Amino acid sequence: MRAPRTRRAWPYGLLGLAVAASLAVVVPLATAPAAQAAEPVVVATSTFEDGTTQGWVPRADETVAPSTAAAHTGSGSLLVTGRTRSWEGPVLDLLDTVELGTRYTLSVWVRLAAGEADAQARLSVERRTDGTPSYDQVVGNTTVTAGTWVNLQGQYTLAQEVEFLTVYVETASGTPALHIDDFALSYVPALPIQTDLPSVKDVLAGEFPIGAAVSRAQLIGNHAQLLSKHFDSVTAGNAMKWDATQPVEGEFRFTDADAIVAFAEANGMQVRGHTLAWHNQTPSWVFADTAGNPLPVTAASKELVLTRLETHIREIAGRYAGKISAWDVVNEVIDEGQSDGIRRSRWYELTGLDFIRTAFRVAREVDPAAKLFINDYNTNVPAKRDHLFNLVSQLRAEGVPIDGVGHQMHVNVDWPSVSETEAMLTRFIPLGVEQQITEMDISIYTNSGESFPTPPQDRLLRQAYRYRDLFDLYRRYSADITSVTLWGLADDDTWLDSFPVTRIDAPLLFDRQLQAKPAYWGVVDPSQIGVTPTPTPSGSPTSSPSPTASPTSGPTPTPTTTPSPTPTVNPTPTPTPTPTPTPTVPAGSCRVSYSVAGQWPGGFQGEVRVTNTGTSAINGWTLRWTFTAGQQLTQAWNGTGAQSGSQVTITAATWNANLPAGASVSVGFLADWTGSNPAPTAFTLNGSSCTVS
Ligand code: 9MR
Repeated sequence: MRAPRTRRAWPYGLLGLAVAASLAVVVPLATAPAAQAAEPVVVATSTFEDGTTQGWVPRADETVAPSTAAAHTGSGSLLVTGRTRSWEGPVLDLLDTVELGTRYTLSVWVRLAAGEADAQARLSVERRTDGTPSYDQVVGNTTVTAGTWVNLQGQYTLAQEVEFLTVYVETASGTPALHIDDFALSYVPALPIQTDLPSVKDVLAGEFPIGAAVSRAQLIGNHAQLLSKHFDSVTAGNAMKWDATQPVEGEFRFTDADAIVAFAEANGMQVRGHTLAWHNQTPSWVFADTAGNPLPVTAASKELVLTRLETHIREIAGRYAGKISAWDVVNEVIDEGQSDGIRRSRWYELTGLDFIRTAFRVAREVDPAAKLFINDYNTNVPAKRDHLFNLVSQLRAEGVPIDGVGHQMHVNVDWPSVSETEAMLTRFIPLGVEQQITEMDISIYTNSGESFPTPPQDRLLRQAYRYRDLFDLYRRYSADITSVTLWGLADDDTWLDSFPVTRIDAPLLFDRQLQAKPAYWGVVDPSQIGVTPTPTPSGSPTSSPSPTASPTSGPTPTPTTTPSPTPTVNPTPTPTPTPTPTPTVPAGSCRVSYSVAGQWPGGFQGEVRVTNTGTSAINGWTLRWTFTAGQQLTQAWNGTGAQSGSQVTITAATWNANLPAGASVSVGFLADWTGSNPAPTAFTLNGSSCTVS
């Protein structure tokens, strides 16, 4: 489906390329991960400056109305009152606006009406196909308050034809009145894929199949072309997991998984099945009684969950029998923090190791052609590796049909060393099992305090050498390694953009516009690293890592060892600009936009974007503002942060000290807050006032 985009008369029009740049200034899209190599095209905005609701309507019987009681920019917003259920909220029809397969950024600012207690808001999409509704979360629960505007921003790709498509703001619970403002829907136009490059799968032919984890949305358009050109194996990133295939007991959904298997068959690709038993993305009903209460640890509970496991595996592995090259039968069952090395998941608590035995037995029975794998992350970490070795040895000795060990290989530009990775592979050779690299990606970050607005060129080069060295290793062990899969197709869709913190990562072989990166050359022809131009823009030559850990962390996986130095990379030195003494900034020649990227009880992450609106370069800058409600800066990146009393000072890093006329720089920070968290209203750059947008 290519839905027409020109029918609806938006109050602010359907905006094409010509006006995209100016609107992107009003709505700070530069914070969106998508904005790396090209200007975003803004498809729709709602600023509520004209005293209308600009197409927004209630979801049910609540009231939406224009308001001037609060505004994120200008003087108007949209106020929603009279909500009686948490899912009620302002809704906008996107059916004629959104195209299949395009990755959009959706951004909206939310603030609770005066006097409302803090709540959790989220941004969601409702779509319907053949009358069946589905609800997709674009931005998960985010704390919103009456004191400040909070930005909900996320990505969304429509992957199947629909007859109904809307976006809406709701709350997790409660029914507070709320304002929204400055909604924007945008996308970065995809470039045609490069067809004159060697295919990765051809370069690796004879060594092992090369795969990518994908969603259904990546089976469309340029993504599909990139996938079929370079890869001869595919893994469903989420579509075969329990929450996707049996969200409710006895209700199986295979639409997305079927589409991935059909694409693979049509393109002569293998399919890795992922995954049959895992502690994540497993619905709570699996471990609950019919009333929804958690099952007690009893023999009856054990029998019940093993029956549920068997039923699940018979359905899904049976459905695709003969079409799957390998199943990740169980995922992430090792916890090296336990003396016996076994993760205390609900599976384990209720069944001991029997869930593993049952899963392998049933999978073998229903799909005898599939190789059966036990899959885990951080298998290079000696303690974890050895626990995995012991478990596989024990179970194989019992006759459990484990054919192979999957090493996820979620690694970074510094960690782990090639020698540690080699020790990971050699450890399992005596067992006579197959080994596969199942989820590889190489984060450009080495700790959770770092954040770059665009991937720095030196990191991309370090990453390319890491890909070179690790693929060299894999090739040396190609007799033992039967498949290598990357956890994603291109940098426009990677789980690492939101793990362990929200930031722009670039862990794969192709960039956000699907063009080959130095990392691609690291795999295909290392002599071309840094030689063959790629469209990836130059980034900053150095980073300013923050010393402390980030406020949030996800479930999996985190390196558990201290990252080692980088003996295997050949970083190409990049010249570091020399800062000059801080110059005077003419009054009015800077503009600042301040946003809260995320907020949680007691803390928040902010971003300040500074634009040099003057006619000459600013070479060296210091940005200052005042926190008016007792907020306290705790760390900053892309600049050095300090706070004295209520005044915050951010001094440029070496690499972003030079701000040419018209250029912008973004600084990120973490801060504490209590009570309320109002945005600062005044900023100075080298002592001169900036306009605030
Ligand atoms: O890529 C997956 C991401 O979209 C999901 O949000 C996440 C949630 O559990 O799972 C990701 O995939 C994981 C994989 O299934 C198992 N190993 C770790 C992967 C990254 O978290």
